[in-house]
Amino acid sequence: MRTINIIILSLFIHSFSYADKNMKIGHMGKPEDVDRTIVVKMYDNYYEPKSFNIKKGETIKFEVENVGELVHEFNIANAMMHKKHQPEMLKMVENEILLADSIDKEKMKKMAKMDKSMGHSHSNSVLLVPSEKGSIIWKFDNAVNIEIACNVPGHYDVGMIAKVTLD
Ligand SMILES: [Cu+2]
Repeated sequence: MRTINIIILSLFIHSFSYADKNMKIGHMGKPEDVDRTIVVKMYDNYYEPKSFNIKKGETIKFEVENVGELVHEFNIANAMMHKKHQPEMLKMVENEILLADSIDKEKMKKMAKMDKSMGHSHSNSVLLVPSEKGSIIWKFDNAVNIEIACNVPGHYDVGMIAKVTLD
């Protein structure tokens, strides 16, 4: 029993220290601070451009368009956060909120009242159906190990990830 407690405790400490490091992804930016606009196209299952070169502290407006035939996400985070986000997306699929090529927004609203994670409103991501456009303004202060990725079930695994170089 004692060993189990120690294991559980160390798992806790582990995930807490991860959480700390992992939140360094920057912050939502203000329209008046935008340094550059980058146009991004989402295909099945990749981004164009495939990688981004960003200066530390820069505020970028990403204008994202889904030109694919499936629902895609443009999510600014890091590998650990994507891993945490993926079960939420899976839950959206299981509840038939997130379909292959559409989103049931009415159902999403209803579910969000019961379970916040089903609302899918994060300032660091946009979830778009085919032909839909969206944008994010992101300030890359204190950002390290950023990955822009799609957490629609299966897409991350087949490599729908864009590398971000910060210098
Ligand atoms: Cu995708």
